[in-house]
This record gives sequence, C-alpha cells and structure tokens, in this order.
Amino acid sequence: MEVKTSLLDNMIGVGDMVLLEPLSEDSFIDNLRKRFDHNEIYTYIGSVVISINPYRSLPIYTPDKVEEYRNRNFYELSPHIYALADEAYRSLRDQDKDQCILITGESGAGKTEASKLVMSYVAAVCGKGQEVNKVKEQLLQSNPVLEAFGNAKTVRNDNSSRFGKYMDIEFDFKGDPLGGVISNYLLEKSRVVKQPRGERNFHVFYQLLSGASDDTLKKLKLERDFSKYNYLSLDSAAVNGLDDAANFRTVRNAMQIVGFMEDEMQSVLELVAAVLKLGNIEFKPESRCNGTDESREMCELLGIEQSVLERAFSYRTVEAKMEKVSTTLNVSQAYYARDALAKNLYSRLFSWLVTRINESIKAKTRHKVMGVLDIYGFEIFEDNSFEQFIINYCNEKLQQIFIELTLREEQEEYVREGIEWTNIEYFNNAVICDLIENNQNGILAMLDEECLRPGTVTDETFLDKLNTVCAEHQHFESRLSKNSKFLTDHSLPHNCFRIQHYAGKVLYRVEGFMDKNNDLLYRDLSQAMYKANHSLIKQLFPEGNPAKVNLKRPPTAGFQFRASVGTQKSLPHFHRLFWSVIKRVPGLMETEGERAGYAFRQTYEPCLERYKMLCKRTWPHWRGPAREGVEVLMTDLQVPPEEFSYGRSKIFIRNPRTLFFLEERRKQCLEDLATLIQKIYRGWK
Ligand code: AD9
Ligand code: MG
Repeated sequence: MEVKTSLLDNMIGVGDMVLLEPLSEDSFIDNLRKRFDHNEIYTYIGSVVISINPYRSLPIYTPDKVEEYRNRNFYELSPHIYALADEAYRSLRDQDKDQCILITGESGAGKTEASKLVMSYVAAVCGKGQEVNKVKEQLLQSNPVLEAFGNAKTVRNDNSSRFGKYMDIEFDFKGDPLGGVISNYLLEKSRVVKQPRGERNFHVFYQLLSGASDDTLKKLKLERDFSKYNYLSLDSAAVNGLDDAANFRTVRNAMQIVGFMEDEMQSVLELVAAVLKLGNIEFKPESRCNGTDESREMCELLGIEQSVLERAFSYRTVEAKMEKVSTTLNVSQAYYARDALAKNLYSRLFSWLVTRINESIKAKTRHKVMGVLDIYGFEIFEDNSFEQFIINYCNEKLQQIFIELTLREEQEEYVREGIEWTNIEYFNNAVICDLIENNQNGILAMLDEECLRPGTVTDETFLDKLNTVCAEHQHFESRLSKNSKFLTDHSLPHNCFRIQHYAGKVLYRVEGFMDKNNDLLYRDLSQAMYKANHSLIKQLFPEGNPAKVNLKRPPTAGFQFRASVGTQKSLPHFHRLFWSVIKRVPGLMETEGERAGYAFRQTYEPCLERYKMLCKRTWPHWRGPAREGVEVLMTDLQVPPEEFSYGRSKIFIRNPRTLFFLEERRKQCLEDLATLIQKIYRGWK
C-alpha cells in the first residue's frame, strides 16, 4: 500500500506541499505541474489553498461535488476550494466564529471566480426557505451588476476587476444568511476616458449598446455602433467568448433581483449614456462647443440647461479673497474638464451602485459574518502608471495583513506553548507599505505635497523630490537594514522610479501621476451637475450645491485610497483566516521561502503513538506522561535539539525534513515488520 501511494504521488503529485520531500523550489513547482497535468488545480500548503487557473471549464463544480465536500473534514478529500468554503462555513456555524477568506494572486489568476465559487458553495449548503433563498439570490446577483460596471477586458484578463471588493455575508445564529455588506476600493476611473492598447472600457458600455432594445437606445439617444463613441476603443471592442448582448440581459435581470426599481435602472442607463455623449463633445478654438448635437443630447438626458453646461466648459471660477474670478478655459483645458467630469460621473455612479445594493441586501441584525476579499491582482506591465501603483500598493497591504495575522496566530500559539518567539524580518513587507504610505515621507504623502505646492509643479518635480528624499532615507535606512525597497539606479529611464514589491520589481513612469492624484473637477462643473433636473445626478454631486460652498480642497485620489485601505485594519478581528495564493501561469510559482518558525506541531499523545515503535524504550508501552515518552524518543533517534522545541501540549518541529525522517523510519520499521511476518507465516506453512 505504501509503495502504491508513493507511485501515485510520483505521477500526480502530493495534495499537501507539507508532504513533499525534498521541499525545494523545484519540487514545489514540479508538484504543481504534475497535479495540473492531471487536472488537479488545487493544492494545499497546510490550511492555505493554492490554485492554478485551468482556463477551461472542469467538471469539478457540480452539485454532486458540493454534496461530496459538504460536512467533510478539510484534509479528508482531495484539495478543493469547496473544502475551504466548507471548513469556513462550519466553523462559523458550529463554533460561532467570524470568518475571513482572503484571495490573492496576480491579475487573471482566478480570484474573482474563486470568490464566486465560495459564495455559491455557501449558498448551496446553508439553510433553505423562502426568505433565505431570496437573500442568497440577492447576494449572488450583486456580482453581475458590479462586474458590469467595475470590470473590463485588459491584456491580462477578459474580465478584469478594476476595483477592490470586500464583502461581508451576514448570518444568523443558525448559520442562515441574513444579508451582506459590500465595501469597494478605488475604481480605476481613468479607464472611462482612455484605455491602454488592446483593452476595453468597462463592460457596461458595450453591453448597453449591444443588448438594449432599439426603443431603449432611442430613448437614450444612442446608436448601436461602438465606433461612434470616442470613449470606446476600437481595436478590441468585440471580445471572443464575451456575449455583451446576453450579459446585458443578465445584468438587468440581476438588478431587478437585487431590488432596483424600473426608474432607478433607467436613471443609471441615462448616466451611462451621458458619459458616452460627453466623450463626443468636441471643442474648437473659434466656436467652442456651443450648440453641438452631442452636448444638447447629453443635457436632455440629464435635464441640464445646455447653456449651463457649455458655460461650465468655457470658464473656470476661482474664489480669491471673497471675490469670484472667472478665467476662460483654453481648448485643452476644456478637454481636461470634460474628461474629469466623465471620470467623476462614472466613478460616483459606481459608488452609488454599491451603496444602493447595500441598502437592499444589508441585514437588520447579524450574529456572525463571513468576509470575502477579492481585489484587483498585482500588475507588472511594461508601462506602469499611477493605476498600477495604487493596485500594487493594495496588494502589498493585503500581503501585510496576511502576514500580520498568520504571524500573530503563530506567535499566540508559541506563547501558549511556552516557546521562545523571535521575530523574523524576512517575512515582513511592512517596509514597502511604509515607503508608500508613511505620513511624512511616504510616496503618497510626497505626491500630495507636490500637488499642493504653489509654483510650477510637474510630474518631473515630483520625481526629483522622490529621488532626493528616498535616497536620503535610504542612506539612513541602509545603515539599519539592507533591504530598502526604493531602488535607485542610474540606469533607470529619466522619468521613472522603481520599487521592489514582494511580487517583483516594478518600474513606474511618473507621467500623469500628479494629474491622476489631483483628480480635479472644477467647481463650475459640479455646480452645473447639481442644477440638473435629474435626481440621481444631483445626488452624485452634492458639493455643487451653492448653499454648501466648501472651499476646502477635495481629498486627492491617493489620500482617499490610503484611507480606504486603512479600514482593512478591521480584518484582524476575524478569528480565522484562509488564504488562497493563486497564480495565472503554471510554472511561475514562487515558493514560500524558508519557514521562519516551526512548520509542524503535534500534541504529544498522537506523536508518541505514531513513532513509539522506533525506540525500544517506548515500545510497546510507555508508562509515563506522553511528553516524557516523546523526549525519550527524540533523544534515542538523535534528532538535533535545534530542530524542535517542547511546548506545553505539543512538540514543534522546525523543518519538514525532520518529519520526513521520522516517517521514513516508521515506514522502514513497518516494512521490516511485514517481511518478518511473511517469513514466519511461510515458516508455518
Ligand atoms: V484580476 O486581478 O480581477 O484581473 P482575477 O480576478 O484573479 O483577475 P478571474 O477570476 O477573473 O481572475 O479569472 C480570469 C478568467 O480565468 C475567468 O474569466 C475564467 O475564464 C478563468 N478561470 C478562473 N478560475 C477558473 C476556474 N476555477 N476554472 C475555470 C477559470 N476557469
Ligand atoms: Mg478579479
């Protein structure tokens, strides 16, 4: 039997990396590859699930599979995301513990799919009944709505999340779902007005144009043809395998289930149409944009007086010393204002959608929660800009939370067991987070400072500042530790800086950083929007209310993001955490690196039971406390003392090799025993 298992392992790899021998980067990747070749996309490292995107549909998410994994122990069946979902759900229901599932991995790795699999599994196994089923349906249907507005085709992923999402599913004391709350992190709004080559705008634009009835399009003053709209990139409008028209129906249906009223849906579509119209407004030096069809139609959609909008595109009013001064915008400033309005309109619409969904799905009371965090994955492109900087910072933060939580759990167990704890720097990416978010000289703070500084400020002056401050800081840091993450290197292209992220080195080009961070919307435009005879658009621009003139500068994009990422701090209140490391391309796996602590632990009794045959003094019976038996065992087997530690109730083993050594000895012992028995048996015959 033993031999058969290892032959099988040789072919399809082991389900838990902990059992891998020898454990090295090569064997780790080799194991994943073997499993992947046999359609085994999931593998464990202890309680962490790794998955590799198969990019095709595998028959492993059927109702039968759900039944198979239901109420089974985590390690009982072959690795699966359902095992993780089941374990999380059962701990919540039976042990009354809040749960949190963090899903990380690079773009296109399968995070969003994994989060949906978790949700649908939990929906399938928890209680039933009319009310409960309605709640489940609403929670599940919030996904297509948010994906239509917040996802887009990128070069990495045809359905790439361009926002971060954290969803709490709320349960009652029986473990039945009551509702949910969604938090969203900064939408990549620059995409509304411009998309990188080979990428698309947010799905909803294409869905609306492809899937709406002729009548609806007429009411929205739209034409079906993508090429009519400046904001829709042409080179990749139709995506293989994406049925925009069918998805439009799915989204409408989902909005209905979630609880949007017919008139609300209409308003939302009017805003989407208005964004497309905005993109077609053109400005010419002689005649400005006066009286064009596009601006007229946009104004009709939103109930705005055309002269009000056109004035807002022509002038900028600044209040200085209680006096209003209007300056004329030149053509490029007018385009800037137009794009800023489109970006703001769309991103505010997105936030409104999240709030509106929450109104529908939020439970009045809750007993326990399961949180699922699905963010945009780490991005390293050839050309990385402010968006990648923000997305990667978010991933860095998540990594830090994961590390803090696992280390804390680990540390607590060591303290409980009376084992000495030494902090190991290697694990911690707090240095990178600090480099970005430090209030005084973090990159985001410096960017804000530069945006506010009077005088001529440009992306280049920001880069100069960064280089000077970080270089100084680095000089100071390098005396303390060798791992500074801001990489100064004279061979860098002149407008770039480089950061050593946990996932790799990334070169950022500063062009556009100031602008995107400033995210300026001239007050003339927010006031024009507030004047609209359209309740949704009015709601989205509250600062346009002249009665509430607030001269304070609106917070920058970087600041807002830092603040929203900061709220993730609430995560450590969760009792349990699962982590799914997912990679897009098999073969590019990173290993966990060296384990800094003790990788394995076992309570004394089972440990003694399993290995007592290896030592004459403990075999067949040990008549003292189990801990002493284990001590005798380890001494007799001459396991080096630095390889393990005795805790109060458990033995802690530092290295998997030690465990394999013990297992190997045991296997040998059993084989010898079997041979012996066979000999005796033959002798009898
Ligand atoms: V991003 O950071 O949002 O750009 P994700 O979310 O990690 O990324 P996503 O879940 O969207 O990736 O997966 C990308 C595509 O891979 C999906 O659209 C599916 O076509 C495909 N995929 C992902 N997971 C699975 C799976 N378990 N089985 C089959 C999958 N296909
Ligand atoms: Mg995603």
